[in-house]
Amino acid sequence: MSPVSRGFRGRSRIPAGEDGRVPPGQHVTMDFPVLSAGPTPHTPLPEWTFSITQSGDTLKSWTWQEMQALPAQTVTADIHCVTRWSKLGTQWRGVSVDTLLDQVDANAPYVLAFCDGGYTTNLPAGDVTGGKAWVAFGYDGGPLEPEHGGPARLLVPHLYFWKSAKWVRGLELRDYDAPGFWETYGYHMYGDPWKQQRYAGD
Ligand SMILES: Nc1nc2c(c(=O)[nH]1)N[C@H]1C(S)=C(S)[C@@H](COP(=O)(O)O)O[C@H]1N2
Ligand SMILES: [Mo]
Repeated sequence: MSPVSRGFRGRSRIPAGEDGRVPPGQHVTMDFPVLSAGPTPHTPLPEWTFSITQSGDTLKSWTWQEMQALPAQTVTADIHCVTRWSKLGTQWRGVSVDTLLDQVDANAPYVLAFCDGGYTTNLPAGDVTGGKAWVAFGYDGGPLEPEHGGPARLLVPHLYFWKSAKWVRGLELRDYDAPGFWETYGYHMYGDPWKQQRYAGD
């Protein structure tokens, strides 16, 4: 170990080149931990749809085939779990949420992502538009594994990873913000990792 001071911030815990890239209170992992509040659902692709809903109406719905026919992007992103691991440079393939919402003639200030298995999470609409969120079905050059949300999950890398809903089946457009699954249990309504918005009141 170098006798030279590492500095009061303990930067030695962050590998070279990663300083400034890891939010406060996080450590970098090479693993890809699985965090699921329940069992992994296995919806057959012929039954899979992704829907945009509002006030109980389905405004638009895509089958798996239709989703695959949309223009997809390869996305490289750092992800940050509220349980304090961050994983740098993860590579995903998916359809931008912009592409989906562009096909819907509706607007709302908030969305609630809903999933197979019943998980939900709430986001401001502005955090899933403008090139900030994807419906991801590929990871690291292959299909997204079921434990990690396959066939498709939401990817919103600029917020804590609980907002990246696995097994996502749609977005409900909402006029007001209402807590999703973890938010009901005290997680922060927004979840900015750079502000350590882990729990309500942070
Ligand atoms: N449907 C669903 N999505 C979910 C979860 C879940 O339990 N169910 N867990 C969330 C949490 S807390 C995290 S940290 C990430 C974990 O994703 P991973 O298992 O691919 O690492 O998924 C998020 N999305
Ligand atoms: Mo998490």
